Amino acid sequence: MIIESAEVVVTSPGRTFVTLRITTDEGLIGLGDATLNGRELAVASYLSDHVAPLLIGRDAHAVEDTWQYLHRGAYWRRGPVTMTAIAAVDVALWDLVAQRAGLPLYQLLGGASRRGLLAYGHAGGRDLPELSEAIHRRLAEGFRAIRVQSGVPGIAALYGVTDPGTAYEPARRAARPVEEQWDSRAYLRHLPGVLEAVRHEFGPELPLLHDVHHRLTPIEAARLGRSLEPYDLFWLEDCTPAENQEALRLVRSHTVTPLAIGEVFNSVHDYRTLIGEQLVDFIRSSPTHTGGITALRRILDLAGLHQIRSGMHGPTDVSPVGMAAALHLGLAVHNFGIQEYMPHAAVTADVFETSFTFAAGLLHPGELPGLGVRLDLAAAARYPYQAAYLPVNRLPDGTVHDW
Ligand code: CS2
Ligand code: MG
Repeated sequence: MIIESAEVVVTSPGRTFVTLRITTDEGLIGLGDATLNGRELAVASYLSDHVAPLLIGRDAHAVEDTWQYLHRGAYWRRGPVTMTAIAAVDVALWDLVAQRAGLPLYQLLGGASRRGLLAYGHAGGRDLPELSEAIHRRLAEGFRAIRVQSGVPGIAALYGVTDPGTAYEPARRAARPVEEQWDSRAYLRHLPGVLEAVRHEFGPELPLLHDVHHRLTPIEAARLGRSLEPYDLFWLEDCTPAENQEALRLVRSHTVTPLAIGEVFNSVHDYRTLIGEQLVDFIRSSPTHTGGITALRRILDLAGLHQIRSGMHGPTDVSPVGMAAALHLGLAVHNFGIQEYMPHAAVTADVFETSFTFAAGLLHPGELPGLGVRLDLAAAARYPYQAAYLPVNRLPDGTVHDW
């Protein structure tokens, strides 16, 4: 099965997605997600200028060799742009190999280890009544685990909180990033009361998650983790800027609240201390930003040795192709934990036809050969690229802070 063409498709149905579309001599089409929120064109260029020409004439079955060729062969290793580009190739090749075999991809990854993947949905509100309403809405949609984000008095615009009824979408279409605010002291004072109220209203069973989005110092994160222990969180996510792996030693030694980290990681090396010293409980990487299925599988196998489970990133900026890859891998690995699921805008379905399902709180990748996703090129052309940026964060005195 020889690769005849590799084309990069940039389209913005609701938001921007970058997709690698590989065609073989037998006419099969494999898809890989290359979407890096707010930096989409950098990956598109890396792929079309530097990677696509190397793929022509290669055997599409050579998944591992192609991964090593692109990773080691580039000399310059790691980094979100490079690893997202390699991920797109890797996922597209897995898609082709599985289509050629006539099997849904998860069957090639070891087969199903469970009936479906427990998914968590997002609920955010500016205050408690709004938050409670948002949680009720997610439960009515079928979610059986909820991520809870709340407004904080004194902070006007904050991660995870939007106007009632509107879907949360962090990237905004504007010439420059919008600016949000942050105040750690106000947040640390307010959040435990929110989780207490939610736990009280929704009872002990419902898995609740919360995302700090990289904003605290280690000692602040340790204090937060400890103060949330009575409310039995499923996980506390990205409590500190995650690139400092050693910071988690301090957090871990002070709290038994489970920790999840890694949506901005792109390599197994970002996890070595965290996994080796058992400093986290869940791996947030998605195939899209971590070098694909081949690379994430290695990370999850290493994590499994330490009873650390998957908790793959699944925001709207992971495309339907990237979501399908996550679902096939998640269904197959033994140490699956939970899958984030933020459904895409309805208009995205004009371009991407998917076969994954969501029922009774569980996602399933479906039974079509390969990933089970189709890209309609004519429809993609009707949604030309639109630039969007993630927000920038500032402290009350104007200092730029982690967003
Ligand atoms: C987030 C994302 O899903 C999450 O947990 O942290 O919303 C994140 O902000 C975006 O993926 C950034 O592109
Ligand atoms: Mg997050």
